Amino acid sequence: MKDLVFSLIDKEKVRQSEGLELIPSENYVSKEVLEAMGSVLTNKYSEGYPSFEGIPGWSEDKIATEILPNYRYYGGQDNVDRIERLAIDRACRLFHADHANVQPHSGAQANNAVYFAWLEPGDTVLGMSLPAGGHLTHGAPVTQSAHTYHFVGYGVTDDGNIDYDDLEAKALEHEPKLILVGYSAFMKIPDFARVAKIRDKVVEKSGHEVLLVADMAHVAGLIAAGVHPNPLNFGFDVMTTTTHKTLRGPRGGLILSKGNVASPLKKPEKNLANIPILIDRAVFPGTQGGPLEHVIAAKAVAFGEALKPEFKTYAENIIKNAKALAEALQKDGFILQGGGTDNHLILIDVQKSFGFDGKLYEKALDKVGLTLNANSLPHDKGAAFRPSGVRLGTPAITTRGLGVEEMRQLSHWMKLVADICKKAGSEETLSDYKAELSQIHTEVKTLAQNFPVPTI
Ligand code: DSN
Repeated sequence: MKDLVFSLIDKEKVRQSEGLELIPSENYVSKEVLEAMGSVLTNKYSEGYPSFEGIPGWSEDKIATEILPNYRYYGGQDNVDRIERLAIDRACRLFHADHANVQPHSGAQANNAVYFAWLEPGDTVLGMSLPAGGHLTHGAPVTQSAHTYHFVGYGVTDDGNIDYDDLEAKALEHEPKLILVGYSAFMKIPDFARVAKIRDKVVEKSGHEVLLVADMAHVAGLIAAGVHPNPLNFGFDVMTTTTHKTLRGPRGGLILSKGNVASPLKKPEKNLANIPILIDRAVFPGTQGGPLEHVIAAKAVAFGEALKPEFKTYAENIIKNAKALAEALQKDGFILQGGGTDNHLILIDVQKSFGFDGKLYEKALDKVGLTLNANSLPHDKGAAFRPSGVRLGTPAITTRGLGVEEMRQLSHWMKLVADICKKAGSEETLSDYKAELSQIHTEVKTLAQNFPVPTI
C-alpha cells in the first residue's frame, strides 16, 4: 500500500488547483523544474565546489562537457559538477553578476552565510526592521544572527517608502560594517543609488569598508526579467535571494556578487576584493554541509526558463496584475499601505479599512479558496499573531494566466468576504455565514479550474 503521505499530497494538489494562491512569496514551478527536483541527484553527496576555473564566455555545451579540476570531497562528481556549473553560469547571466553561489538551502541560509563571510561577532549591521517590512534574518531578536551581530533597524515613511533620512542618520551614527536593503513586505522600488552614496559617506567617516547587500528574495524574478532595477548595477557588492518566489524555481537560496574567486585554497583576508571566495567558504564549510544537488539542478532549469523572452512577459504581467488588483481593491473600499504598489505585492490595512484584524480576514478567505497571509503593518498595534493587515501578491496567479479582468473579480470576492467578516466579528461566528462563503467558494473554484496549475 502507498504511504499515507501520498494521499495528503493528492489532497494538496486539489487545494492548489481549486484555490487561488495570493501569498506574494509563492509560485507554481514548471513540470521540468519539478522533474529535476525529484530526480536521482537526491542520492548524491557533493561537499565542496565544481571548478573555480573557466566558464565566463563559454557556451552551455562546453560547460556541460568540459572536464575541469573540482574542489569536492567525494568521487563520482562528473555530472553533478556540470549541472552546478550550468546553474552558476545561468545565474550570473540572469543577474549580471560575476559570481554566484547556488548552494544555499534557503534565503535565510544565504543571508547567514553573507554575515558569516564578512562580519565578526558584535559587528554592526543596518537593515530594515521587521515591523517596517524587513525580514526575520535582518536582525529580528528571535534569530541566531541577532545574537551574534548587533543589528540596527531603519524604518519606512508614512507613504510606505524606505525612510532614507532615517537610514542615513543611523548609518552615520552607528557606522555599520554591513548595510542591507531588502524586505518581505514592501511595495516600492528602492533607490539603490542613494543607499550606495550613504555607504560611501560611512566609509569616509569610519575609515572601514562597508559591505552593501541587497536581499531581493521577493523581486528576484522581476530583476532577472529587467522590469525592476538590479542592485548590482548600482554599486551593491552582494545580492541574496530565494529562488522560489517571483523567480519561479525550487525552494532554495542564491548569493550573487561582483568580482572573481581568487585562490580557493588560501584563507582570504576580509576585504571587498575577496568577497566571492569569502562567500563560497562561508556557505561551505562555514554554514552548510552537503549541497542539495537535485535542488541545484532544478535551480539551473528555472534559471534557464527565466533567461527566455517569455519570462520577461510573465514578469511584466505580474506587475500589471498587481497594479490592476490594487486599483480594484481601492475602488472597493480597501485602504492600502503606500497607496498602491510598484511591484508584485500589496499590503492591506484591514483594521483601518473595515475595523477587524488581518487574521480573521485570512481565515475567512481560506474558506473561499483565496490564500494570503495576515501581516503586521508599520507601527502595528496588533499582536504578532493578530496583526492589522494582510499581504497578497500576483506572482502565482499570473503564472496560471489570470489577467486584469480576473483581478477585478478577485477584488469583488474579497469585498464580499470582508463584509461577511464585519458582520461575523470573529472566527467562531463565521460558521453562521456558511452558505454565503460556500457560494463564493464555488465561484472561485470555477474560475480556478479555467486556469490550471502547470504541474497538475
Ligand atoms: N517567508 C518569506 C515571505 O513570505 O516573504 C520570506 O522569507
